[in-house]
Parts: sequence; structure tokens; C-alpha cells
Amino acid sequence: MPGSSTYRIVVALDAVETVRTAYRLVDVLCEKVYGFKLGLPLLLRHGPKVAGRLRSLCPSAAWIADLKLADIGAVMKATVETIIDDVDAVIAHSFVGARGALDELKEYLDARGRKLILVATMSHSGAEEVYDKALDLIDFVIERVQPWGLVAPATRPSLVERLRRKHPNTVILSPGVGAQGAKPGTALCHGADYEIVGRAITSSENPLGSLEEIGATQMEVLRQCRRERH
Ligand code: OMP
Repeated sequence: MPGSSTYRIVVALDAVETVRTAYRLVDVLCEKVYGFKLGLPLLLRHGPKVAGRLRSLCPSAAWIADLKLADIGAVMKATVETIIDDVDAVIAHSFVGARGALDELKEYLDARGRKLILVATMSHSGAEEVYDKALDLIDFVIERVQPWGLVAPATRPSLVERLRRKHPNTVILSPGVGAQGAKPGTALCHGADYEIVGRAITSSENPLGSLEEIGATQMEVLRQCRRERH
């Protein structure tokens, strides 16, 4: 993945009203973040071609299509085909399993030099009802499919720690920072590689100022965490 960044942050572009707003966000945040995650609200509102246009404004960033895929392999591949040229990685749900689904998607992405990121469990409280209870099964899927990355909740850092322990060589991206209540830096402290931040930046009057504030907290929390752990 490309991307030499100031902060270990992936900015989630979801309910961005206009393409111009999305352009402005990418332009102003480009040099400061690891990457951008394109959500379904953005892609459905403005069409998949928006990915290439945004990417051209910031080719140094990592570009992730958050399609939250959860289907049979053939349909996941056909969905990804609409955007694959313009992104580095795609996100799929893990619960659909490997055979006939994620195995096929992984092979397809590998052949095209693109990365797979699997949702291990989610950041909202309802994830405790199903996803968390299935974590041992999810571990099996992760071990079999060998994705490049995992999504794990910054809102429940103990789960980030658990997934880091179980999958030491997999990149972990943690959403839930800001609007969903997790403090910046906490997931990093528990083993995540990047934190995903959406509304706290994209809905801000001053997105760059908010990014820098979140980034500063992230670094302070991380420093404190390292002091406590050593
Ligand atoms: P904010 O809550 O606005 O920071 O946005 C969070 C982003 O992370 C959105 O793009 C969500 O789709 C995404 N996300 C979660 O919030 N929770 C999850 O468990 C998984 C994701 C994700 O896969 O990115």
C-alpha cells in the first residue's frame, strides 16, 4: 500500500453531500493521513467512478473501498470489478465464510494485486449479539483466508488486543473513534495499526483542525500507553 503519513488515521468518507466537498476533504487532508475509506453512501450517491477522481487528487494515500461485501464469491467479485482499478483494498464481512465466498474473493484480489480487509467484529453494541460470540469461528476464517487486514472495534479495545494476539502479522484498522465515543490512540495502544475516523473529521467545520487535534491526542495516548507498558 502507498502512504507515508503524519497520523495513523484512515478517513472514512461516507455521507459526504457533494463531490466538491469530497474533493476538498481529500485535498486538505491528503498529506496528513494514511488513507481514505470510501463508504457505500458516497459510492452510491456519486457512482463508483468517483473513486478514481478522488484518488487522482491524492495518489500517495491508501484507498479502501468499504463495500462491506457479504455474498457468494461470484457476486462479490462482480461488485468489486466496478471499482478495482481505483482502490488498493476492499472490505468484506468475515461471517460469510471461506468456501465459495471469501476464498474466491481473495484469489481474485491477489491476482490483481489488491488487498482484502475482513471485518473481524464491529464497533456498535449490537456486535455483542452475534459477531463477538462467533469470534473463535471468525479466527478460523481469518487464518484460512489470510487477509491483509482486519477491522476491529476501537470501542472495545480488549477485542483489538485479542485479535492482535491471534493474528500478529495482520494489519488492524479500528473504527469507532470520535463520533462513536472511542478516544483517539486507545486502539493503537491495544495493537491496532490505524484508526478509522469519519464524522469527527468530515462533519467538522474545520476538518484539518479536527484531524490535527485527533492526531495529537492519538500520539499523546500512545506515548502514555508505551510509558505504562514498559
Ligand atoms: P464514524 O463513526 O463517522 O467515525 O465512521 C466510522 C466508519 O467506520 C464508517 O465508515 C463505518 O462504516 C466504519 N465502520 C464502523 O463504524 N464500525 C465497524 O465495525 C466497521 C466499520 C468499517 O468496516 O469500516
